[in-house]
Amino acid sequence: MALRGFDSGEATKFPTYASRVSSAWSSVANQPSRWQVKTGAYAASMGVDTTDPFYGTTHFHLLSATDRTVAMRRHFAATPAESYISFVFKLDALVARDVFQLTTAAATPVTSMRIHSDASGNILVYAATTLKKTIVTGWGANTWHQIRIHQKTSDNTLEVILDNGAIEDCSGTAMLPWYFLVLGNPNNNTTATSHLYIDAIQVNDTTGSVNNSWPDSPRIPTAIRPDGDTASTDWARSSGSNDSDMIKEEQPDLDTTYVSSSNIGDASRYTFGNLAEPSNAVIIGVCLTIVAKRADAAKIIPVVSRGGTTVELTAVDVETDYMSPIEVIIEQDPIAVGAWTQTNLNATEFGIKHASP
Ligand SMILES: [Ca+2]
Ligand SMILES: [Ca+2]
Ligand SMILES: [Ca+2]
Repeated sequence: MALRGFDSGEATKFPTYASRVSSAWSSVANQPSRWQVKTGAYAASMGVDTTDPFYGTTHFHLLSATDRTVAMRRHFAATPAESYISFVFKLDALVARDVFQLTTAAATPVTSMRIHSDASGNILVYAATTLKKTIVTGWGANTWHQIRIHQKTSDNTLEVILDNGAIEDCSGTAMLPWYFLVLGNPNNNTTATSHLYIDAIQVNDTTGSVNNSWPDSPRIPTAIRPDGDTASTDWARSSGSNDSDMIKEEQPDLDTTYVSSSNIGDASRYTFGNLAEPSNAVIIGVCLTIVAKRADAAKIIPVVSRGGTTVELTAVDVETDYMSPIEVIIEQDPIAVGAWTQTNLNATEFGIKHASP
């Protein structure tokens, strides 16, 4: 595995873009999401929004005002020793403010690196509290730009690429292992109101044979969802006449509609809608997102099936509530044993098998 994950809020569309007041990092009740939010002592807004995304249907939207904490954070996996990250962002106003940072996992997280936009739209790259470089951009408001970051803890590498520019070397200051990827302004570090939009986040590490260096120009399309049942239907639906109808909604409805199993070995597979990307699009990975909870010690085995071949992937843990969606990164097609093609992806059934712990 080299693709650690990608996110743009497409899978569950949670947390919803809304005002919240919480001075501590917290999840939003009944909104399963890997993202936590923080707003300090003021009403402010952040979350998954659908207005004018860079690509697909959703993006992250954070409204920040003078001296206000407005931020979102998530972790993708255990701390990578070396990582390459890409995202796109835009601001509706050129004001001095934080955009992005990587932090440690401590109770009071420490910043490893930070991207700050100044009032002229220039990009300031910090390693911890040290300003490493001010990159003059000429950027204006309301335009999408890509930022790519390369961080390596063992030799304190920090490199940044803006759009398709040169590699900006910001190395030499201690690079702390990061655990949280943070969007927005978690440290009251702005003096004016601005809307920040972030989309198409990709995180690579350097293991494996693919997706182990600079991301290219990632685009995360609208999530494709279950649209039909197959011959494999061991799991029981809570209501209705189709299993897939129970698990296809855009924002998970938790205990309202679902499929369930109390028997180890039960498997169900579903057909999915089709991707409709340009024919020259390269599929760097698929993320199977499952919002699930367990009543006992069960696990789930993700199942991939096409043309009479069914592959069972490594069993994954299930929590006792729905709040942390399971993300299964399927970097290559396990049936063709190689890169995904759009034709193969569109013909593939995905499913779940009830496994013992
Ligand atoms: Ca998007
Ligand atoms: Ca449901
Ligand atoms: Ca399909």
